[in-house]
Amino acid sequence: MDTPLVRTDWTREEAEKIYNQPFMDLLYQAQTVHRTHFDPNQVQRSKLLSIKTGGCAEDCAYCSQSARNGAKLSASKLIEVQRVIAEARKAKEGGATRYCMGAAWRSPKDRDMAALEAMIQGVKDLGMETCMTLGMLDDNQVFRLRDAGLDYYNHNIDTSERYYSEIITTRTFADRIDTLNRVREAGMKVCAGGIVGMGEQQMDRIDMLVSLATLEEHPDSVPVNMLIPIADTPLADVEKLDPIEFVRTCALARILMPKSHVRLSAGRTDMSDEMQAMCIFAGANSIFVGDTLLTADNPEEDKDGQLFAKLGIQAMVVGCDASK
Ligand code: SAM
Ligand code: DTB
Ligand code: SF4
Repeated sequence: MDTPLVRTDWTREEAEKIYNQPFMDLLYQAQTVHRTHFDPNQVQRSKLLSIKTGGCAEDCAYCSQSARNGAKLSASKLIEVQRVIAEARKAKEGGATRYCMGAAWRSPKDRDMAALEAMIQGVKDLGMETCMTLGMLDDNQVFRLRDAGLDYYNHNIDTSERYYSEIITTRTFADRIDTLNRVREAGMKVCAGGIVGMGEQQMDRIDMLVSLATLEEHPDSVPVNMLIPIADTPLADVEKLDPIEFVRTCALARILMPKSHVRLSAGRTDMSDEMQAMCIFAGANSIFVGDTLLTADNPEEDKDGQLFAKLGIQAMVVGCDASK
């Protein structure tokens, strides 16, 4: 029997073998899989906006926005709907096709739902794809966001199940999977990935990707974030991950989830052009654009423009209505 192109029965042993093969063989395999499903010279662009910053009740060890971390970020309220729409318009003019709105919440409050719905509708009216990342959702919240027209929900599993409690104690890995299942069952597209470079073992990076690749359906988007070390958080001084390990992680994501958009997400400011080119060769085909992520820096548009021009990379236009 032929091996199916998209599998959800990957084992850790198979993934480990793929990850640890000679680097050139790994890149060749990843690029071959990539070319089966995507134009290798196209990269999708998303733009992030923090719609509610800081003061978060969760204790994620990497995050500038946790009220429990020592990081001195002041908490803000949910921002005005009109401001979100104005920022989204600018992002569209800058070439982004998806607008991702993030809130520093454990979960949204019901009193915020009407404003969130208005943001989704306003951004969709610009002809952009919409994404939100708001923490854990109950069924009613999932249905309300879906009915407002939300295209994607981002909810990262962040690391392996084994390492999870070293990074976050205020919720469990299983809580994350519950929300991901709710979002998928409601018919929204799933964006789920994680962070590497948090002091985890190689096995944790592999297990994290196997967990994503053995969900009932693969996430449509898989963000691979390199930890941005934030001063005064527990991970501020963690040892830097070898860049080759990061490229191997992108390649494994591409091979295990061949049709998903693998996003080279946080941490690009500290990556050389060569490293980013290698990640793209390994199958990463999406980035965040704009000089800020949620609270941290991202390369400026000029810098990304120059890199893409040098590499001959074009913007991927998916699901975005340029006529609006
Ligand atoms: N509060 C919501 C949640 O946790 O799902 C949404 C916002 S949260 C900031 C979104 C994601 O950003 C996290 O799941 C994590 O993967 C990523 N992230 C946060 N801080 C980061 C950092 N310092 N470096 C890399 N990625 C980070
Ligand atoms: C994702 O995986 N990475 C984005 C987005 N999804 C929400 C967030 C990165 C945040 C980086 C740290 C900051 O800006 O505070
Ligand atoms: Fe809160 Fe999300 Fe940051 Fe965790 S990652 S502290 S849930 S904003």
